[in-house]
Amino acid sequence: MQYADLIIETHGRVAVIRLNRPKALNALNDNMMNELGDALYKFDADSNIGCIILTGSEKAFAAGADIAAMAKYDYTDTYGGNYIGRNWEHILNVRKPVIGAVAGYVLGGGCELAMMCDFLIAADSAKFGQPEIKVGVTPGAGGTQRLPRTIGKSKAMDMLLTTRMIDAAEAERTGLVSRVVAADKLMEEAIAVATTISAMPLSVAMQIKDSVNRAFETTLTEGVRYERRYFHAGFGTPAQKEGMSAFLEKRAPKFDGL
Ligand code: CO8
Repeated sequence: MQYADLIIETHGRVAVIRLNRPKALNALNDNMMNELGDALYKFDADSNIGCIILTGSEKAFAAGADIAAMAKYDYTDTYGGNYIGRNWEHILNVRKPVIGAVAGYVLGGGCELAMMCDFLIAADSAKFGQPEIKVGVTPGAGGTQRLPRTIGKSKAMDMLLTTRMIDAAEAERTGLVSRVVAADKLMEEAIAVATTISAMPLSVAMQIKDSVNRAFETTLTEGVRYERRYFHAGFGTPAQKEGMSAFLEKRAPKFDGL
């Protein structure tokens, strides 16, 4: 896959998508978001891939949506013309696990994109913020919705209203990221974690992702009912037979992408 604003690699069953507009600190523009959707859908459909990593550079995962591109827009362009819109949410349609591996600036639309990943591994250099108010707009891709659900209302309001950035340690304390590692170990750690996930049965990983995401959209009772359907449906599948046989035979399970 060749893209203008992305670099693509694979490591065994792990795909790495790297945002690549270094001169603009990976500011997210229309072309990059279209390319990102294309790459995500291709890896989602590729049976050789079990987990996807989305990353940026050492200096910036992404410093937000591209202000130079947006500055000239009016309402007709954004809503009517469909810029800065639906192509931001392709990542939500991906069924395989997506890990965000973030370093440096994770700001505005960059923080919103990061929050659409399944979980985040952060370099100790990472700084998270929602500074949209300073460029005269409200967040548009979940900053006012996913951030308070993740880190709580008080800290989210503080970040959204003052533009205060939080560092990786504070992000880990609040649950925004799952692990913090030294900046020079970020990709090594992310690929190791993604390799662990891609050795698990893919069908079950996809069910877990779907069920966890369901938890944010429904009541507890309905969510547990949803989970239970997947649990029951898992019996009789090759993954369940292999996983439980391996346990009883005291050997490591071998799922091979089941
Ligand atoms: N857009 C465009 N270009 C950018 C952006 C950006 N968001 N951020 C940085 N750049 C560019 C700079 O213009 C500069 O370019 P040049 O060298 O040509 O002048 C280059 O990147 C390097 O930036 P700086 O010189 O500013 O680097 P510093 O290290 O001094 O500062 C900062 C780094 C603090 C990250 C600073 O660049 C900054 O404040 N950037 C803007 C951050 C921001 O406001 N982000 C939010 C943007 S709004 C948004 O994201 C809305 C999302 C809505 C999504 C809705 C979807 C439906």
